[in-house]
Amino acid sequence: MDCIFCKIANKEIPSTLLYEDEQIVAFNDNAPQAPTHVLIVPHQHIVTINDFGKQHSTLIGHMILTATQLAKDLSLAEDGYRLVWNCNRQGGQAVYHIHLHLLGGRNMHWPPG
Ligand code: IU
Repeated sequence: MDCIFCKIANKEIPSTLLYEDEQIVAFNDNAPQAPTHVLIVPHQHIVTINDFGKQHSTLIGHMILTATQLAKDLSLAEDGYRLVWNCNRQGGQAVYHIHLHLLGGRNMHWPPG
């Protein structure tokens, strides 16, 4: 499958890996939108979060807990940070392999753009 995030997760394409296990990888976004911008990506190719089902509950929880742990490790927890899932065109999704954004290190805007 010609998917850039499958290739990054499989290490066919290099990335700045911050965390990995048998289910997920976390790496620095290559076009960061904040001083810290990490993507948490499952090995499993899931196209959008619309494809989540109950069978993904453990994976979803693991992705969120990894993001919050990384936020602590990267000293973002006290000041705060943002977790984002973009879904489909109007949601701003550009890569069709699900990923959770961890953004921090600056003030976030609300409402988001
Ligand atoms: P989005 O939620 O699908 O819009 O986010 C995709 C992100 O993937 C975006 O922040 C890109 O900068 C990032 N990215 C990347 O880190 N490495 C890549 O090779 C590609 C996109 I393509």
